[in-house]
Amino acid sequence: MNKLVVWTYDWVPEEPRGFVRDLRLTWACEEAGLQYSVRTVPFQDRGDDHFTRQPFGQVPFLTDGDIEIFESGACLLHIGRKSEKLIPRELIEEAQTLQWTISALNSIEMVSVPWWFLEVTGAKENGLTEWLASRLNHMEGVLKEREWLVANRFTVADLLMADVLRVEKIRAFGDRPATEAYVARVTARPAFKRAHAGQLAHFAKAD
Ligand SMILES: N[C@@H](CCC(=O)N[C@@H](CS)C(=O)NCC(=O)O)C(=O)O
Repeated sequence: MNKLVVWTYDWVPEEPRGFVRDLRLTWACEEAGLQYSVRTVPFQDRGDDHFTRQPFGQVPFLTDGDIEIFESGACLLHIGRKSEKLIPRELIEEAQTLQWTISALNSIEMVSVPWWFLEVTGAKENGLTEWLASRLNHMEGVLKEREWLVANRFTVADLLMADVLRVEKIRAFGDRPATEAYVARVTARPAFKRAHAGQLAHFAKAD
């Protein structure tokens, strides 16, 4: 039996397929060549058992033997510790990987998700537009200067940053060629393609 279990919903509507955050975890396992299995909790009726393991009734969460972890970022750092392919062992590079991983969540996704939500719910005015543009413009400046965020090679920080930036509305918001090339480069990786196809197949099977 695989020790690493990535938990996701048994089914979701069409729209989020390919973007449900369990993909971050399966992608990391694919990159690192770690064995994992995917198990599910109900999307419709979220039970006590689910809230015990993810206090907000969301996915993903991860189990690794007796260890149970929620928050995709925390799960990624846990998986990342198992493979140098995801988190470099050299101290400065390791620190920079953690820094950019948190930055993807706390400087970009922290703005991009509420902005996206206002867009898709048809808010008359999206008061977060300037804030998001500023964050994305700064990222564009960073990505103009380098191919990868850390250590001149792919790390878990790229996995997370690209996953945050690949959301279609965000890709379509403004013209940022270095960011677009970065997202294309990271999502062209075979491990992403396997994880993405795996998620689509998982939810299609439940229809
Ligand atoms: N901060 C959480 C966010 C998790 C999250 O937004 N999960 C979505 C799926 S990608 C979800 O479960 N949505 C259903 C809901 O919020 O009820 C993480 O990164 O794990």
